[in-house]
Amino acid sequence: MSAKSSKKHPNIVIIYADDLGFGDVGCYGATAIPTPNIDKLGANGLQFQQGYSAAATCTPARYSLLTGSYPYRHPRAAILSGDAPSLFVEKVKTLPQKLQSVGYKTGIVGKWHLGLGNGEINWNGEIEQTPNDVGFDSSYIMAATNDRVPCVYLNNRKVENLDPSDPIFVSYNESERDQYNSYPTGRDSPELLNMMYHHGHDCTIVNGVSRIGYMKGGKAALWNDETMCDVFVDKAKSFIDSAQKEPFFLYYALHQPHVPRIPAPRFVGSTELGPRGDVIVELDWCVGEVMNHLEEKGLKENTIVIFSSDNGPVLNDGYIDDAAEKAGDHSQAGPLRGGKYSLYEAGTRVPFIVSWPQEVKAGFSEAIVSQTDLYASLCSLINLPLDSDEAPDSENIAAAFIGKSDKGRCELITEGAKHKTLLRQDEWVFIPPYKGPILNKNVNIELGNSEEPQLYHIDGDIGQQENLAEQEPERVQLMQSRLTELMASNKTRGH
Ligand code: NG6
Ligand code: CA
Repeated sequence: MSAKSSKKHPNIVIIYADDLGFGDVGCYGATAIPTPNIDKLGANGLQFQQGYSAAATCTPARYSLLTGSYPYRHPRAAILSGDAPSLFVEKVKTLPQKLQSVGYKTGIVGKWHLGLGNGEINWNGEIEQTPNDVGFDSSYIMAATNDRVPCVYLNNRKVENLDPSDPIFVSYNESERDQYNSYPTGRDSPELLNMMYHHGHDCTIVNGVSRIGYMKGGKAALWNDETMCDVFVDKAKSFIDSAQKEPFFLYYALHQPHVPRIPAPRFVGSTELGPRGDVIVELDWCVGEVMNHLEEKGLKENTIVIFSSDNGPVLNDGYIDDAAEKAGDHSQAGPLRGGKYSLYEAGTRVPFIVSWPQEVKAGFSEAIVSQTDLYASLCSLINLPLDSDEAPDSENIAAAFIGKSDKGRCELITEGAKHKTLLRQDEWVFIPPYKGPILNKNVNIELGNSEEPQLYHIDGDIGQQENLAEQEPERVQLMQSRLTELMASNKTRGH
């Protein structure tokens, strides 16, 4: 076979933002935040108008992206602490494992937040149950979020730059607080803070910012928030360099615009929106760096790049950083209702771009697609059949992802916080009655909880203003039973 006829599998790069809203980037309508690199990706790729993450918070969305399972299948797939056990202790097959099996080189750079270890984490030695154990050949990550301890990078199984004479201890246990707060806390020493917390986030101070959880030690290993974008970009590029001979899969999980929003100094003031706008400009720069790198290496044509976000947007997520005060006319959720944590559309409908210059024509798509479907669809694009015990909820909608069809899913389950599920069926959205506050006052987001069922005709009412449940009792009934039926089955793929 000549080199020409042996078609190499495409490289796959997932660039995954953290808390980026449907309206936060230029090609999805933002005017107050310049995002030229994402706009270029959008202009050269396929921009989905109805692309969803699996959940309105991070951990479940990421779990679903990597496993093709609905997150409600895993009881612990909810926002995790920085020392939580790996979600993969319960054996679940992952997309990177699958790609490894056909020769892909796989790497993760950035935010993990899917747990580590088996219950105990050996921060000072070899960490078990890391991304390396679930299909990644190489990994350079933060354990959880940028607002949670430990504030260190993990290079494969080890804390980067750890001085063995200054071991790290991490705890989320209030009763162990005295033992663990060798660093001051925001609660006790607010005068040491560069950015004041608003709710939560009052434990150990690292770099003048108090975080969630307690840590001590590991001083030489602490990350610098201001250089995080550069550190991760460099690691993403070096992964590409090391992997480019094989087909590769890079999961580049950005930390922006999650709190605390601390851009590199060169991005400060690049918008009028304060740190939240500025870190989105920084995020856009990161996307540009990786895209330019692929181009320089001659890899762009045969690389599938998927750009999306793990959940919808939030302004004040626990620090006083003027995000709400300086938002002005910017609508982080675009025309959608709700935001992060919410059962409404803005919780999970996110920017979703697929670029593959060799195969995908630029344009827009109205197909309903979910990150949950990437597992089956990417496998299908490389002719890799699924086993019956994997990716139970991942639909093969490859044709929609590459723009060969307008038809994505007919039915999709997503969830707000805490496995509160809802059903989308064609142009209808049904939210069952749920107990809980209507508004999360701290973050000022409508959560979608209501004693009454909610039914929205999303095609004509994208802002979910008119609850049609009373007018359409039969549809409500049917959608409720269908949701119950789907959730009772151990596999919804092909259902
Ligand atoms: C919440 C945090 C929030 C954020 C979120 C996780 C408080 C009061 N709020 O519990 O700031 O960290 O968890 O975000 O602690 S996510 O995008 O990783 O899901
Ligand atoms: Ca998130």
